[in-house]
Amino acid sequence: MNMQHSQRLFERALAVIPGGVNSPVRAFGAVGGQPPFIAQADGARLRDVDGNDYIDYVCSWGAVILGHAAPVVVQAVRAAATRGLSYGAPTAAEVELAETLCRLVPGLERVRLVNSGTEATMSAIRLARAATGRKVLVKFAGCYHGHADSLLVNAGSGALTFGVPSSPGVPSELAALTLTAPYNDLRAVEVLFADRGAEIAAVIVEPVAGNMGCVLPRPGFLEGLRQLCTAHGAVLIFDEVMTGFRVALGGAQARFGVTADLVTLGKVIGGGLPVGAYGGRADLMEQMAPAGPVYQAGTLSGNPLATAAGLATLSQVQQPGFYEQLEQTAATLTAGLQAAADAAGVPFCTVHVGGMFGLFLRPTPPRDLVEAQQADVAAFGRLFGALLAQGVYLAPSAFEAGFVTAAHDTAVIAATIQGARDAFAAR
Ligand code: KE4
Repeated sequence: MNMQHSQRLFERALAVIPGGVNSPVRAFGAVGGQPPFIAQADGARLRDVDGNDYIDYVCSWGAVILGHAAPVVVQAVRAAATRGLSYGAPTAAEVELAETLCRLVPGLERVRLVNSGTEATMSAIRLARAATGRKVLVKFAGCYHGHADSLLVNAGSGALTFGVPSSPGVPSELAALTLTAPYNDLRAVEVLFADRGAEIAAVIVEPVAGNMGCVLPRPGFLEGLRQLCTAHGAVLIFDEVMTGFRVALGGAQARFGVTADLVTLGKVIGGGLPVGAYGGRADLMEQMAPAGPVYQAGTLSGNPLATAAGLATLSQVQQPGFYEQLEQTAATLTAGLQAAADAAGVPFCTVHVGGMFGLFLRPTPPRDLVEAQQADVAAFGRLFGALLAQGVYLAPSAFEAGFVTAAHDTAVIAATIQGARDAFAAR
């Protein structure tokens, strides 16, 4: 595979950008080799600067759900751009996007648009601390909620991938206010509440964990967190930056029937442009400036291009059968990958929910970070490289989820499965 232009670009990038990338996991540090630099994308496929084509299962880390360069989204962004790129003043599109989110996301009585998932979770935590007058936050080992200081404690995703789940630069005084428990371990959370319940402002959880691979909530886990937070006056925050509009139209709240006090969103709601959001109970959200005293702001929050892309995307996902088809695509893909691994005698398992999935080089799906880390990470790196050579582009880390879009049709899935058969055979 000719990669000379990517290699040259990576050399240039390394001279001016730390690690040559603007987000660590993109650097392929966990899987070896150098990243292809992408020139364009269409539907389910990426094309790099050397003309190599790949079937994409990163999909901008879940932000792309219709397929790359979906005409309805491109046209909406183009039209918005001709009217100016950003005003820093209220627009109708922000109201329409907020109304759409409040209509489709359970429990969303008020919502604030921001520019990233990190901003969303950072703001939700500030609000929870202000509303309760408490300081302590509970999160789960292996869950990733963006790179705000309080959340870079036992974090997943790239932090886990590169072995810095608790980042330098986060003051120990602040990190001490973040307690962690194993994902799916309700008993551990009960103990934290028994010991420090009067101090706990919020519990933040990925209702499907997508940053240590893809780990499903065990029956009763989310319901138990709901009960504990209600009993102790703590704010339950569902971080649905990844699961929102990915696992169901109403996200994980709708899929699992548990309503949080605050929900964070991102990725899909921006259709590939920078949008995050946080929202939930009106009595909480009305404490945010300028309605209330808790401050949060953003120059480009709700900007016309991002809201245009988000509205165009959400108009399509509401089509009848959209999520049924997406789930069927993920099911067909993961079943085919499992069959390819079984045929090669490779210890391997898959998980899928809605339009996201996980792959693990271990025989059974993990229930928490410890079990996820028992997967054969080196074998994943080899499989990643073999699949890339077959033109299949997975997330370059054993601790990430994969994503499908409406553009991943039967031919794309069949080609992927064939590539996997060849990759497993070539290992
Ligand atoms: P951003 O700040 O990256 O928009 O969102 C942070 C975030 C918050 N919550 C969840 C559940 C998330 O998955 C994320 C970001 N996801 C990663 C992928 N695992 C982004 C990819 C990257 O960091 O490059």
